[in-house]
Amino acid sequence: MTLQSLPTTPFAGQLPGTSGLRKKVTVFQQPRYLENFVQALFDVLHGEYQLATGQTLVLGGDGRFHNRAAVQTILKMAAARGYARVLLGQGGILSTPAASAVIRRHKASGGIILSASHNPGGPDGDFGIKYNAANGGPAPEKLTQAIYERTQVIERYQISDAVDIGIDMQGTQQIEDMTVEVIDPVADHAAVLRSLFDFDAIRALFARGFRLRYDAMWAVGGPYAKAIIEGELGAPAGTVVHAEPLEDFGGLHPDPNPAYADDLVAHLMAADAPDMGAASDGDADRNMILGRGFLVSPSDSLAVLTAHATQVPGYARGLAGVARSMPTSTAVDRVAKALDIACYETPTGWKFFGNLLDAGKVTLCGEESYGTGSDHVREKDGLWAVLFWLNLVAVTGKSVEELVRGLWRAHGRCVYSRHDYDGIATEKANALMSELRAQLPTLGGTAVAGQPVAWADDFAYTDPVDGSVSQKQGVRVVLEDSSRVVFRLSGTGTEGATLRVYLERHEPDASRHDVPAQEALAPLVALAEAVAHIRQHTGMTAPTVMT
Ligand code: VG1
Ligand code: CO
Repeated sequence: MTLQSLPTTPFAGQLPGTSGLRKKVTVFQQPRYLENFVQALFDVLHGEYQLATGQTLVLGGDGRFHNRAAVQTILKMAAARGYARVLLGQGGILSTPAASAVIRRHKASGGIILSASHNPGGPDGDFGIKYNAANGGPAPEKLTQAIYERTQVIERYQISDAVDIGIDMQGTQQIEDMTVEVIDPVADHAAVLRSLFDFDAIRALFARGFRLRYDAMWAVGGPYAKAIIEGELGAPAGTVVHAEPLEDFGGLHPDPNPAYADDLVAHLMAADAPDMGAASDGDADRNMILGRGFLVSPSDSLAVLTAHATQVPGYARGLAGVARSMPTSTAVDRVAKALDIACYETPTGWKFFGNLLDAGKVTLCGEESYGTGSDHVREKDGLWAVLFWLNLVAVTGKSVEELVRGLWRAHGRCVYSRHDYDGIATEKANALMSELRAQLPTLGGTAVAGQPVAWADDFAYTDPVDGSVSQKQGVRVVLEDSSRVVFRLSGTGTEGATLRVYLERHEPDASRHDVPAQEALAPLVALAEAVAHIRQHTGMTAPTVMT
């Protein structure tokens, strides 16, 4: 075994997006592509971030195609970089929330997570890599920007020429002077979850015959859900379906929303539907919750968890505050106001919650994109959300639907939908956004599609903890009645651009709470078209996906 220093040249475009660097597998398979990014990360950590050698690194991924090859490369580079120890999930597997839990519980200096999350996998699918810091959370923008800059000037990388190690058996091995500990991917995360929820109450719920269908979407959530929901909580075998993590997610799109988890939705709409449905995404940080014949909007989910948090042991002391991403509905704001706790509005992406959680300003946070979590880790956590709902159902005796309807009764319903336009040519998407931005100074006070606009802006965020500023985080058009339409471009795709249009309207009138969301939001859809000219720019007459 010897350490080698090898020449390389930069690749264009190694800029992490909303959640890490995501590209086609074929891009990552190019010689030196992964190596350059990892070396740039190590250079920045040990350079301007002054990370000493001899540290512990956590490593694992969602098990998608190329995961195993990437693990071997990163291990050999970590050995060359002078890490003392790597904690590697068995089989190269760690869900995103589990990686966060491992980093925190073992006081690692950080972790590398291999995932493209909800993006499809397989040889023609996507791959991704991201770095989480010692707090267990995604690298902040300052760090990802520094890594990107380093990738643009990189000239050499360091790697051990050791042979590949076995990653499928727990135990300890050596690469150069570095120890690789292959660990149980579930144990740390399970310990954290056990400390938060009333497992006895949930066990009793299942013992009474409560039926859950948890769809792991052939992704990494399966082993975690099986171990905890079936193993520890006594749900019958077969409660967790599509539980085996497949390298290509069975050719499906591991994104838990009504469009891609249509099989689960069909089960919950059927005559013999179970009491509750749930699903998680590729890396198991997202969650979708359904009641019998009833879909829960992610924004409502965050609001319900906030409203009832003190009924769950881990949050019995009350919440310091809550946070939501800007496009997420204001349902949680209304609950926070009633509870007299602070509610923060951040840009899209979990990395913006990190400082608020670390500073103890918030306890729960969430996004409209089926992401919810708390200060127990520094990532959103799919299984955590499912256990939270189970705990609430168990102790309140209310169904999922009754809990959501209770929210609507108390605070009105924030009718909500997101319309995605996928695969737009990048120039066209940029032109649409520039035209929108050009209108911002004059939109307020006018009427668009017959609706009075109160104000419009491009969301900018100043982090209340470190003062860092993030500009251009989404165009907001807000009406006199506080309804709003938000426009932004996705930062997680790998093909062209995706336009996301977020629509929200508050409905206080309980007699109108059952109007279907798309119908109630039709005037806002007309406004979005009138102001952004989506058809003209994209040639598309309807969204690709509505959630
Ligand atoms: C999307 C979601 C965002 C989420 C991000 C990562 O980003 O909108 O809310 O944090 O995915 O989720 P974007 O830039 O495509 O809108 V995950 O589960 O892919 O790590
Ligand atoms: Co995810």
